[in-house]
Amino acid sequence: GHSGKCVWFTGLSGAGKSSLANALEVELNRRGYHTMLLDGDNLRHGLCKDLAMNEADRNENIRRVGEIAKLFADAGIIVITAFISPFRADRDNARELFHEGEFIEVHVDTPLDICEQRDPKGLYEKARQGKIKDFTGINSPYEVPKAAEVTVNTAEHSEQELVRQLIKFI
Ligand code: GGZ
Repeated sequence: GHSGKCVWFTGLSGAGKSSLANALEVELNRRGYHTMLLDGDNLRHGLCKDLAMNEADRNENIRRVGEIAKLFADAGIIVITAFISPFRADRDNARELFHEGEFIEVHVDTPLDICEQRDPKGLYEKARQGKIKDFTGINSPYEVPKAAEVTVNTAEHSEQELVRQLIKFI
């Protein structure tokens, strides 16, 4: 049968990955595509609940996400993943599981100061107070993608515009 794809969102906490991933999924479903959205909400509470936020555990989290994405894609499903996935090597390892053109890396390039202003869960404030260790952008690195298929700017474009931009790649 036809093979699926993986649309891999990466970006800081609060960048808008989940919101955009959800909007993309709705539009793909409207067009008749079967999709699977993987995010922290459905993985970190179950399959990955043994993992914390230090570097080694994030490596393992992203490794599992990549492998699951591959399984769904092999079943012909468009997989959408929304994880910070801060390490370039982890993202590249996930990409390696897919055929050329079937892995679309989307950098949700919202600047740290905007993510921190939004702070939808109050996590940046806690991180600044030293209450969360290894917080991405504060005391844990985010490695900016060098060759993402798409870079989206949530500060300058509406969600509908961004969804339209993404659909062209899928
Ligand atoms: C970053 C953290 C942390 C730390 C908890 N650093 O924006 P959110 O809240 O809803 O999503 C973030 C999520 C990060 O999990 P991921 O699985 O996406 O990370 S990774 O790809 O690096 O494995 C954030 C919240 O959990 N969160 N602690 N220390 N974000």
